[in-house]
Amino acid sequence: MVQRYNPNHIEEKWQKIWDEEKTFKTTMDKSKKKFYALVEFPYPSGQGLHVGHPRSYTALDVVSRKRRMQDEVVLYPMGFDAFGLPTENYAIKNKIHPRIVTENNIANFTKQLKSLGFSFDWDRVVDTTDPNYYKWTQWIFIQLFKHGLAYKKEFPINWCPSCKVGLSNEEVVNGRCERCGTPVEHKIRNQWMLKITEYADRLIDDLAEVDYLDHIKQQQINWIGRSFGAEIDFAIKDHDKSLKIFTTRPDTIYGATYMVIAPEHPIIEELKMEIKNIEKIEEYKDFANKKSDFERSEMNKDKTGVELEGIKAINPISGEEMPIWVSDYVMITYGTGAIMAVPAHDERDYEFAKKFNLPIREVVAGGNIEKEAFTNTETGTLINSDLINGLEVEDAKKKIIEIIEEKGIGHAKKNFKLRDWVFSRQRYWGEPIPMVYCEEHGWNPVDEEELPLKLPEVENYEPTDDGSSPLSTIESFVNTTCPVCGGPAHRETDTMPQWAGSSWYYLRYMDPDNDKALVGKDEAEFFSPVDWYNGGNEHTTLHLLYSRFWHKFLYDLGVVPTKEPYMKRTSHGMILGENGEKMSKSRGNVVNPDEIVANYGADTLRTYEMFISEFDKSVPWSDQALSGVRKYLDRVWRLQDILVEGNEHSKDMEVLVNQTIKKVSDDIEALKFNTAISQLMILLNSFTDKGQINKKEYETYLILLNPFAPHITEELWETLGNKVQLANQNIWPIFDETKLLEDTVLIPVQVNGKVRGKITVPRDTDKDEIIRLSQEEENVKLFIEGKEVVKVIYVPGKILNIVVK
Ligand code: ANZ
Repeated sequence: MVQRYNPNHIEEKWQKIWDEEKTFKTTMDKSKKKFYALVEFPYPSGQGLHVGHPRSYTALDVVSRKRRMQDEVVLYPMGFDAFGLPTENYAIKNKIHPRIVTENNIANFTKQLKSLGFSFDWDRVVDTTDPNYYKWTQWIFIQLFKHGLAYKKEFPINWCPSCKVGLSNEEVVNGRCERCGTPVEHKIRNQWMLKITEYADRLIDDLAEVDYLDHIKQQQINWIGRSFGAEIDFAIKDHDKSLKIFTTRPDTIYGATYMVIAPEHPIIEELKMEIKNIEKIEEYKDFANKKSDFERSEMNKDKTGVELEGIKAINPISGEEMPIWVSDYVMITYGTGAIMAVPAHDERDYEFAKKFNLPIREVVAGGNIEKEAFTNTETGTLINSDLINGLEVEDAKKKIIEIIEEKGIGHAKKNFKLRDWVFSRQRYWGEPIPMVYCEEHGWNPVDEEELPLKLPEVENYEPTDDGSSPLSTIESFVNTTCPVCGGPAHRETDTMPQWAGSSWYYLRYMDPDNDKALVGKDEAEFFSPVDWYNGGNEHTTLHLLYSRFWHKFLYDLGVVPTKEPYMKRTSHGMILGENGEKMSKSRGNVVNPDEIVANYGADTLRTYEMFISEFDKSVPWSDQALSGVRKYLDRVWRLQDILVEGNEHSKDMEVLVNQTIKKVSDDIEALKFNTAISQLMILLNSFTDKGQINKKEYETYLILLNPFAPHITEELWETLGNKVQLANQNIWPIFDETKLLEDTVLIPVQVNGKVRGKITVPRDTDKDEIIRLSQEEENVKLFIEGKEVVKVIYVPGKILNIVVK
């Protein structure tokens, strides 16, 4: 009997070897195929690693380890996205410098990650808060500025009164701060903005080149929200002014029965002498101003609005006179802030028209507008529409656009929901924005030679009450000289959002120590693009959007060789608490990975996380399943008890072994880790049932299991007398196509639809021979003797059916 399986001892031993020998160090070797696997780098919080982290990290570790054994150059790096609010808040509360907090947290994360045996190249760790890293984040910002893609703007920002920080739209969920839940207010500030809108088309169109899960692609498309339509001018009656609207349905112009403008629309001010009920309108503006955009755009909320008395608009196609209303369901920030309302074919207009008794005129036949708006554009024919009667929707759109373009009162127009990216944060723990303001020369970037522009030491990181960054109180930081004239100037004191550092980190991994460029040409050429990026479902839409934007900009600059950063993007499901709820301290259902490693071993935790469910599904934690996996590894260990000599797969196991090689290889690439592991369990059962495994078979088994459970397999591999580690050998087995099927098959023989016997025959036996053999079976004979055989059906390799009378 061999000794019991003792994971802690084995795991420590191999982790030490990997560390000392730098087993997973990646070196460029242009003669080989490269594979770049990327997982979202963690925010090193004070809580340490969560059991959710290893789900993603193990998955791509499995793929990476397999690819190394297939002789590819694998880059599988890790780093820390370490700027951000929780650290800053912790620092404020506990009066510790955020740098120290970050260092401690990173040290803890590193220890935890190493204890799980991930095959990261630890020489390539990046830390977004390291000045040698953020030097390049600042450099990118300066390039954006130089190319007109960063600009300053007075902007009503979403302001969280509790975190005292400006939030991007994405950080506002249902009108509340995403982090703390406090209702968000609006505050006007002078903000740095990035012109992501300039890349909107490319951010949609280039998705055709990448392999992202469908829903991930769709989220990108929806967020950018491109729509095609027209801008049309509606004249104001007896006036030289006109109202410009944006519509995606120019075909419905004959059905427009009124106009609506946003409460903030400037025409109110311009025509206030003509508007008879201007006081009422002003009152309505105040009322609308108190609501968030979210509240205003909610579908089912009661519509409100006031008609502008004293002015009318003219439909430029039908010549009809139309009332103009102001209502907060029209946003000033989208399109032109004004619409032609077509209640028969738009739900919001329909609700509004019903409430205020405005006419509803059907112009696309096909629905029942007594009941609801008919919004289908696939079917339906234009009616009540003079010039376009009888046309289909798409043709009618084209026709109206032609007409308005001819008349010079409008044109085809593309619109986007995407807004420019608010890039300023009024906090300490972020990258300083490297810009200087001089009365005479305005905003200019810091000299590139001066980068990194380091965060100054401060006593106090608390944000100020007026909303400016803590950096604004440090005179030695604020006061500087103008890069253009050398005269007195002051620095920008806002910092960058946390999204900044994570928008390009995958590039730095390729060449982390380069002090001349953010990434060397050669390295970028060799490692780009990321072949496979896996991450969670939270925050992905924006992270992908922002990093794709920066990447495209760097591509335009010639810094990177590919249009897209990530070729393939997948995501994993969450690991929930044992009670099925999201793990959280307050719910008391958090599982600590350190304890699992101590009690069961890292190999068990890894294999368990890959085994518990389909990779993209959320799944509750299960101690029972965990100990099941541990028992499985115990059995793998005990195969030593039935080990015999042998340099080839034995005949009776050959087929199952080949099937397993094929299944495990395919399943790993398809993210079907759970079925790969079940196949390995099936194979294990066969060896135990047989009571024997030979050396060659054991070795094959260890190679296939190694990506999941790297420590136990290296240990056993060594025990079998192998001197060279599995990890870096070109050793992944190739299955033998001819050995995937058993040589013999078992054929059930039916007589009149009932199974009366079974025969075992070589797979390629022909029909006549099978019939002959079946009739030698005693029991079959019994049922056909003396009867007339009217039909014999043979499904090759499956079943024989004899029909008798
Ligand atoms: C007339 C019309 C008729 C419309 C119809 C729709 C259906 P997307 O697809 O999101 O781009 N709209 C335009 N600007 C708006 C604003 N600032 N606030 C609120 N709604 C606005 O939607 C474009 C449609 O949303 C536009 O097309 C306009 O209504 C409305 F049968 O014009 B439509």
